[in-house]
Amino acid sequence: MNEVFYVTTPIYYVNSHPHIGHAYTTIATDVFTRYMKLFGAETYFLTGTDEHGQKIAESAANSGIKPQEFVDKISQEFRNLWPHLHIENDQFIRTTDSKHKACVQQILQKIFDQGEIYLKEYEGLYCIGCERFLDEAELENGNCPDHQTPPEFHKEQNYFFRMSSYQAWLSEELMKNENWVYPARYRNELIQLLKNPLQDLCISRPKSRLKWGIELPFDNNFVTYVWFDALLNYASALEWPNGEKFKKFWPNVHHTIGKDILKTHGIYWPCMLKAAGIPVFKKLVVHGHWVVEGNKMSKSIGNVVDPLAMKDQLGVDGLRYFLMRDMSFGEDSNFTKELALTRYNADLANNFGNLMNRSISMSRKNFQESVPPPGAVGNQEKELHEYFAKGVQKCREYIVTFQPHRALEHVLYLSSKVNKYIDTCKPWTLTKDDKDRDRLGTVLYTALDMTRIIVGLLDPVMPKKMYTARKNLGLEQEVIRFSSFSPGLLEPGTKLPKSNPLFPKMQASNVDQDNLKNTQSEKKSNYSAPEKKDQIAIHDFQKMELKVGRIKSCRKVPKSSKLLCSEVDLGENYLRSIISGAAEFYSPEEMTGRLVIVVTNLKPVKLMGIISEGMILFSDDNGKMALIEAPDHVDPGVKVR
Ligand code: ME8
Repeated sequence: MNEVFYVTTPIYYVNSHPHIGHAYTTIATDVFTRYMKLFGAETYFLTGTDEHGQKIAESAANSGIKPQEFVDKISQEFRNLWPHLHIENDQFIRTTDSKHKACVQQILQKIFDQGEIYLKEYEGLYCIGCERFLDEAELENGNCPDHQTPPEFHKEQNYFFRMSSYQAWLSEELMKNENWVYPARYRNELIQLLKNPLQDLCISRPKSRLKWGIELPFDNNFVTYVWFDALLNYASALEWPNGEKFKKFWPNVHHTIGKDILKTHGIYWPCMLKAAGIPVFKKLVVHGHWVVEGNKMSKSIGNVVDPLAMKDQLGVDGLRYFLMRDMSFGEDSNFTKELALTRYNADLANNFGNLMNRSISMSRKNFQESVPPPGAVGNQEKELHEYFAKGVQKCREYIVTFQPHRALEHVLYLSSKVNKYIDTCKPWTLTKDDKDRDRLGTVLYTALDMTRIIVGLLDPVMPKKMYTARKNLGLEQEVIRFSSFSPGLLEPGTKLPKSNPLFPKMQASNVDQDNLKNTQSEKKSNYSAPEKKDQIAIHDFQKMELKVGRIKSCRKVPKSSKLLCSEVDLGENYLRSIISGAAEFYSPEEMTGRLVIVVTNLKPVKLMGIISEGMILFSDDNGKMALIEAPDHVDPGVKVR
């Protein structure tokens, strides 16, 4: 693949905190990006926040703070969250950015100058939750179907965009381009919607009613309708019309969205693009909704799932895997902790984890802690190789057609195949007699080599665990290449270091017990320097690995007044979570961005249910803690001597 891939998430409203639905879309987009990179594409991944409109202005007023201060705070929450979920976006856009505002005004002026925006008196029913006027036909018992609240009646002068004149064009595009919207059922929904006459779109709000928005460039008594403002982020982020990024990435733009915003993206957005003379997006990728124990997530029911709490329970990779594997992309799916644990144990602990553990431990034991020589390849191996050759291509096909659940189902099927191969070949019966040694080598080599391919295929979904997996296979330094996902490329004699189970089995009751244990260990933990210690020899000191790390994000650990959890870049392929007892001395914002010194080879410990993988060094400063910082020009990952 020699192409570019530009992918976006919706920009999220800042009137509520991030939840598991936001995390799902953003993780899915991250996973698509990582796979496309693996397949050789040059990628660009955009996310951000949607910060104007009546809903946000009201939330700010209810909190008693100015809108700008309010949006700054919640936008930062989204921005801080993503590194904790190992999301590597290239850009984070805010609709309050001045460049974005200027772009919206430029496009409005262009469409206005073309005569496609006009002023008229309008009356209609407005849903603040949806931030749009609703048609009578959309109402359910007089309420908005999505928010179950009655819309407000508004009669006012407003500017309208002649969207109706694009109806015929849009219908035709949808009919002729089968792959424009995925999955197909959402394309059908749009085709159905277009069977009714398309109304012109009200694109302004009078300032007498709403001030929090982008002023219309041709009438300063109005601000821009929030959806007209928000959708343009996808182009403004790349610096439409002349930005280098715009020229490079726009031709292959993909929007990942939830089904709730199909109409705005599938109808308003293409009409806006057509009017502005911007090529229409390449593909709209639509997923369903997570419901919780069968109910829609809602603040009033109190069932909104916090992604960080789930991450703390399942680990970041367990969470990413569950979300990608359990939701059939496009359909709704049920979220429960039990389902997540069942999935983790079945797929990761019992199937793939077990394959890794046993193939590594048998090889270590019988072949001097190394990858065995492959020996002669028989029919069983040939059959497995063929399965893998087809399987790897199948996974790729599933990903490029936006079916991550199917890709993962297939990878785990490959893992079962190798487990079955081991069960059939029974390598444990081949260890006694020297004449079986070649065969033993072949079986274990094949198992390890296939495991290597599976690790590569799982890497975009679980980058941190797969980094450890590669380390366990002695492949830490190897660059992962899709072209190396074919059999026979594992180097015989590669050292297999001693390793712990990659996915230890979890029990529901254990999770809570651990939390309890960790509360106690938090009480015992003491971050101040020891009073006096015996002297140590230099080689004892050298056992300790110290590295420079950049804190990418930081948050308070729930239910703890002392602990902070930082996501630290140590020049590895993933971020480490590190707990420190500095919450009384530093806010998460103060920690973020600092270049610090980290002890990197401490055994991981669990504190308040979170696994901490190192220690950030502080000095004592008259009873307070003061961060020890590295010089500005040093890169993360550099050793401290
Ligand atoms: O609509 N399950 O922002 P928003 C899965 N600002 N995904 C979910 C979900 C759920 N239960 N709930 C929300 C907006 N999402 C606008 C977008 S874009 C130009 C403007 C995800 O904060 C899903 O991606 O309400 C959905 O489309 C999005 O969050 C809505 O986020």
